[in-house]
This record gives sequence, C-alpha cells and structure tokens, in this order.
Amino acid sequence: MLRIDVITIFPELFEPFRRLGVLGGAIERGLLELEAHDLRDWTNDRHRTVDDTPYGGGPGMVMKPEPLVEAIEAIAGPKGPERTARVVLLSPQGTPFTQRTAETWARDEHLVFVCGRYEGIDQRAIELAVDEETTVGDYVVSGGEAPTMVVVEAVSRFVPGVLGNAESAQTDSFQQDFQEGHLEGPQYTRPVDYRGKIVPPVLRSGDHGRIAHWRKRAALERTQERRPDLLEGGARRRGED
Ligand code: JF5
Repeated sequence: MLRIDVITIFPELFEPFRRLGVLGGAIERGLLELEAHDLRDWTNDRHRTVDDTPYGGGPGMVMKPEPLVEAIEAIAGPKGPERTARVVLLSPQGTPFTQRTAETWARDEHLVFVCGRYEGIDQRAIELAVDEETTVGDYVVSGGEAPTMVVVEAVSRFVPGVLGNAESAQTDSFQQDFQEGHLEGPQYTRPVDYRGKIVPPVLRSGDHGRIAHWRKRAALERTQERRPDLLEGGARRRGED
C-alpha cells in the first residue's frame, strides 16, 4: 500500500480532498493512505512560529528550518540511504512534474510532500531533509497545497486498483495520445445538434477507417496550434531515449 504524508500549515485543506472523489474511494478501499500534518506541531514557541525575516533583506518572510526539518525527520526519518520515503518539496524552483514522474512515484511505498508558503524556504532545510524539488507549472501560487493535490491525484491514478480496470491510467486515452506526443482531439456526445452546432458527420458515418483518419488529423492540428512544443523533437522529447 502507498502511504502519503503531507506537511502543511493548513492541514484542513486536505479534509474534503481525502474524503471525496477517486481519492476518497481509494482510501476507503485501503489502496492508499493520506495524512496531512500541521507543521506548527513541530514548533516550540508560544506563537508556533514557522517563518522569519530573510537574511540580506528583501520583501516577505522565509520558512524557518527547524520546524520543517524536525517534521520531515519525524515522518520520513533522517535523509540518507536508510530513508525509505521520497520527500518532495513543491516549489516554482523545482524540476517539472510530468506524467512520467507520476508513474514512477506511484511505485514508491512512501511519499512525503512538503508544502512551501511565504516567499520561500531556508535553503539549509532543503539540503538537509528534502530529496526532490518539483513544480507543477511555471506560475506562482501562495502555497504548495494546491500543487501537492495535483501531484497526489496524478500519482494515485497509477496506483493499481484506484481507477478500476476500464478506466486505468495506463489505457487512458490521454495517456495514449500523450505517449505518442500529441494532444487529444475533440470529443462529442448527444444531441447531434446542440444550439445549431452539429457533430462532425464523419463521426456518425460508421466508417471506422475514415473516423480514425479524421481523429488523427484533428489531434495533430490542435497540437500544432496549442502545443507545438510537443511536436518538436519527436521521440527524444517523449522520453523514449
Ligand atoms: C510555494 C514557496 C512554494 O507556487 C508554487 C508552485 C508552482 N508550481 N509548483 C509549485 O508553490 C507554492 C510558494 C512559496 C514555495
């Protein structure tokens, strides 16, 4: 079973996340465990302080090293070859989290996510206790909690049993298209005419050869338009090398 721990100053944010949807079902069925820990439980002062002013000056606050390192060590043990958990810090400074990362991490036994807040984290805490730093995209949010939820969802979909056989992450149509290095094309369901916009007739023709050909072209056109980066570089970019 995969165990996931989260270290955050807002553990309550994870309550509905744990209870509802695909993840709620997976936890209920004992396929994975998810626990959110309050970073302030590892403070010693009256005010349960987790941040301080930056050395060298500048705006905002920095997360203090002591509560972070003590929380991580209590949950994952000290950093080094004996550690069986992967400790991940979500931050804009990380390496990109991808579908491939999700697949790899889903095979781990223990993941620990550290949610950053404020203007950043004392570098010594990262060096002393964190194994990997990852980003979910080139934008900044106020804390690592939402990025952590993104990563937990993407990873959970690769845990055997979580999605059920028909919808497994491995056979998922996005995953297939993804591995082939393009986006999915447009999808349609009933009614055939909605507010005067009709379903492309080829999809209702029953000619499976023409349908496959049309879908391939539509997917490539969309990729060229929206994500030309996916088409450049071919297999190398798709991680086949
Ligand atoms: C964060 C210090 C982390 O903004 C992010 C983020 C974006 N992509 N992945 C993570 O995390 C919030 C804020 C301040 C560290």
